[in-house]
Amino acid sequence: MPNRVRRGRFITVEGGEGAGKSTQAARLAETLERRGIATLVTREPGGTPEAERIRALLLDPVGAGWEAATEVLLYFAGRVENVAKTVEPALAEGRIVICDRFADSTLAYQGYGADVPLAAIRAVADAALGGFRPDLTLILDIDPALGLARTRSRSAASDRYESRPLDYHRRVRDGFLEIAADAPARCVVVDAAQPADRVADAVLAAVTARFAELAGGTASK
Ligand code: T5A
Repeated sequence: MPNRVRRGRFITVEGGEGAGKSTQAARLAETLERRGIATLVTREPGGTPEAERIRALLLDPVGAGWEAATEVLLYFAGRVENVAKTVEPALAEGRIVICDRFADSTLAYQGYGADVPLAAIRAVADAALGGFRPDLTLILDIDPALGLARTRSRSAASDRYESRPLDYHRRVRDGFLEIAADAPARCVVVDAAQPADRVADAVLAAVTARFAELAGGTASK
């Protein structure tokens, strides 16, 4: 593991399918950059060439696909790469790192959604990341039926998670809300059913409420 010198801030964006995570991660980065604040957007699964290979394994598996416990290990394998090679170096430079999904997605999808014991996922997280956590997590909350309708209007093809039953996505949503309730100092729940501009306002309000230095445009790098 690289050293844990952290000067920037690590913000994760979480939520179910079609909640608008990618849209809001990009918009937040643009707003902060306009204020002269150096940012970096990354995503999971992915974030490095190596982890993008793991993403392809996860999202386009052969045969019947992975056991949920195998998925946990693959997601954390990619996460170790993303944290070590992309996130931590950018934090050490003082950047605001915005990550589209992170460890809470594994708890929500593989834990609450697919019944891998939460304690087992937390043990893997501790072993893989050694206590590395986001400074702020924005949980974009949306009724799964609405989120899935958004992804379907974008593309007719569904990936292997999108095509799961609505009940699965409801468990994932409830999981994210429980994660937020368990960690109120780290997590902020944002109503993601609103128009994108309103969500962006709420996201920025949550970020500047947590990090006052980002409100006025003080350059972090
Ligand atoms: N996964 C991931 C796990 O199971 N465990 C894990 O540990 C991790 C890290 C990743 C999959 O991997 C699973 C979960 C996922 O299923 P992905 O391709 O990265 O797959 O897909 P998602 O992260 O789910 O991203 P999506 O593309 O589905 O949704 P986003 O990023 O939430 O939404 P976005 O911004 O792309 O927007 C979707 C559509 O909605 C519109 C956009 O224009 C776009 O068309 N939109 C809005 N429309 C109306 N109002 C708004 N407020 C809108 N915001 C966006």
